[in-house]
Amino acid sequence: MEKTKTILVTCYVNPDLDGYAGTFAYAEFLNRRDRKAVAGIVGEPHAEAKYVLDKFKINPSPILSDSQDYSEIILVDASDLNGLAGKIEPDKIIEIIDHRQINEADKFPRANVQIELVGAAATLVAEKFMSAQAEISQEAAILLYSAIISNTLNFRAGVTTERDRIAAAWLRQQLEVSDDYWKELFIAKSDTSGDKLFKLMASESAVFEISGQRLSIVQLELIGAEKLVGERTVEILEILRNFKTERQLDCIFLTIIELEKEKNYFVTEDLNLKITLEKILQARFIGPVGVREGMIMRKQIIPLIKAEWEK
Ligand SMILES: [Mn+2]
Repeated sequence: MEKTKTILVTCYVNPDLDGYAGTFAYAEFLNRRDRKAVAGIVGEPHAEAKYVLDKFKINPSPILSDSQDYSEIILVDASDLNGLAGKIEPDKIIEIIDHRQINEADKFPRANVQIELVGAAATLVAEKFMSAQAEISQEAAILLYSAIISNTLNFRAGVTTERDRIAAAWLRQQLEVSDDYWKELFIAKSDTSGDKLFKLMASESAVFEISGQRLSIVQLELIGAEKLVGERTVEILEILRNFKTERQLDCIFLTIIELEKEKNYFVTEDLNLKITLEKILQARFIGPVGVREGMIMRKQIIPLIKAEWEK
């Protein structure tokens, strides 16, 4: 069968809210510009994306098992091969819209690449509508708006740019959302009850090689961090210990960004890590739990650890 002429707009497998929103809205944008496009998702969207879809009764993008029915693909919020998990063919990618500094854009020979270091890929997509003065659906607008809030921790994260604020303000003009919407969104992703804690920790972990050490950092963003670490430290340590063995790590810690009280909590039983976090972040540890005032993201912590360990 001949492949369709429709362009597939997708991102990495198992997209987060930013990736989901960006693909959804950019497909809509292209259709408004008379280019036939469809958003499609490979894998399972993160819980936060599902929350927004449910809350606003948005018709979800179709789930695909791979990209074989398409001959042209656009990636939003994705620019490395790893994330495509062999299910999306790099040779078919004609365009990339992303916002990460560390990327593999050069591995996509046909792609027209736009990578700009704003807080969310959703901002870059919103800007397309803004500069073309194109109409945007309520569904696309709320998805993009939610993604910008989420990615910038409601404009309080270090990655936030003026462009994110402007795009979010433009989107919000066309929406009826309450001033507390950001909090609602953050509460929704704060559900760590039962085995949800393990699942979240598993999906939010990343591994880094620093100074010959395999270090994993698990990052959660939620409201209610103090209660969580207070009540479930033993369980958290056990999960970390299992990750360490399974993934052949040298060390591991959990960092929780407490979104309401604007603090970070750290959990680790690794003495060297505790010393490092006390030194570079002025965290204060009591036993395996550390606290620090202000919110800091994993992508900001990594370079500090690197500088400290490579000294
Ligand atoms: Mn993103």
